[in-house]
Amino acid sequence: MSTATFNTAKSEEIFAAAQKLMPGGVSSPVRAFKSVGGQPIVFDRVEGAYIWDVDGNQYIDYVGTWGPAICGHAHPEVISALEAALKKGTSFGAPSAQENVLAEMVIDAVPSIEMVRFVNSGTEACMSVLRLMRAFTGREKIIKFEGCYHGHADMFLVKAGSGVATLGLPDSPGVPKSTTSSTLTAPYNDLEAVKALFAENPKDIAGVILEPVVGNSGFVPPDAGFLEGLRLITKEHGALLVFDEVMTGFRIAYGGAQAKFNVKPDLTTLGKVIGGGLPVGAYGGRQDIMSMVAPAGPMYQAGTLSGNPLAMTAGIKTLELLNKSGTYEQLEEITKKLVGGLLNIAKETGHDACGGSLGAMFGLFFTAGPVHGYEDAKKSDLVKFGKFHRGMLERGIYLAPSQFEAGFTSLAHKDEDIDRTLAAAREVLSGLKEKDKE
Ligand code: HOZ
Repeated sequence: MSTATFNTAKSEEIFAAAQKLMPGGVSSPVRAFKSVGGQPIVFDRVEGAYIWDVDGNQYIDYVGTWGPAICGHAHPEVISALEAALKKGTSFGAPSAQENVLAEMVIDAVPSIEMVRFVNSGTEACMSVLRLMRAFTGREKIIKFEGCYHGHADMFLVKAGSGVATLGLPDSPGVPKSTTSSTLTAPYNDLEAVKALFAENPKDIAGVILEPVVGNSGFVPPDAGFLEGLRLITKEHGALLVFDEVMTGFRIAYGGAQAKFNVKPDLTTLGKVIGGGLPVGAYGGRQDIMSMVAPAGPMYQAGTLSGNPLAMTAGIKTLELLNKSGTYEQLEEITKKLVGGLLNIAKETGHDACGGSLGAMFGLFFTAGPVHGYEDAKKSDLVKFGKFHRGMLERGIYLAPSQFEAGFTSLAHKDEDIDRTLAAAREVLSGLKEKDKE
């Protein structure tokens, strides 16, 4: 696509109407493009590594519906499995054999998971796991990290990442102080801060929850020893360690970050990839802890559409496609090529930048770095990011419309897609001045 032919008239018309119908014109805040300027592109269809908007523009997609599309959008095998499942109905609200199949696949893949409960979203998985942490330990306080996002439940809206960071809303009105008074926070990658919180609150902390590789402050990997350190500290204090792998699960490795870094939490939350593009979340972990969940135990949690047969079917097919030799090597290679290329181009065109990737997840900041956590991520030149985002969009490259979100690749992204992306980045970055604040 050339910038001269970039026309989004229909997107503009639809979004103008949407703003009168839905708050901000969207169903979820980050997609409103508030932090990058311009306005959202309205999609018409997706396939493989590509999306098409209502004006007929085609984009190479690095959002992948915020994570699920790891096999590429609308994979033919996922679609045909869904077509077959659809003929049997859309919802049972009762047990199905598909739940067993997906549960077994998840248990086999994710080292910490011995039992699993399916829910409908990552938010639901995280709010449920928090109740379970408290039920099991009989303690109320939790530790979360600045810039980590665990969905929009009240208890987690403290120094959260993702849309909250994007819109500069540190906390949200409507969240009672009493709900967040038990949420303690520490900077990501700071073991000393975690030790201090445990020292100040001995025997009160139910557990520590984190994104083992952060995606919601942009892409921020754990420093060497950080995950291992958390494992030791939590054990020492009789507290639980919970990995929120909604983003990283089946994305940076088939067994998630815990397999990649060989650190086993007590509990894990999942979402995105395990639903293959349909709404699914899950939480799971040690059998003794999971046995507390109703009806096996007293901790209540329920859901009409949980374990939905269509969602289970899409998840099963997606995991089947991923669980083949060479898939993660392919994802790792293509993503490294992309990020390595972007960093080289930034350097050659005179821009401070840093970034990295793990599996099929990546990020780029416009700061020399290094970025160890949210405070460092905020040093990125956000004005420049906005201009970069716009320039890429006009050249047919769809990036997450926020500096505080990770990027995602898929099995459908090919070398030529990366080459086209890098050519666009060279053009955009060559046209942007260092410290471009206009
Ligand atoms: N939780 C996703 C971003 N980290 C949701 C964004 C969206 O769908 O707008």
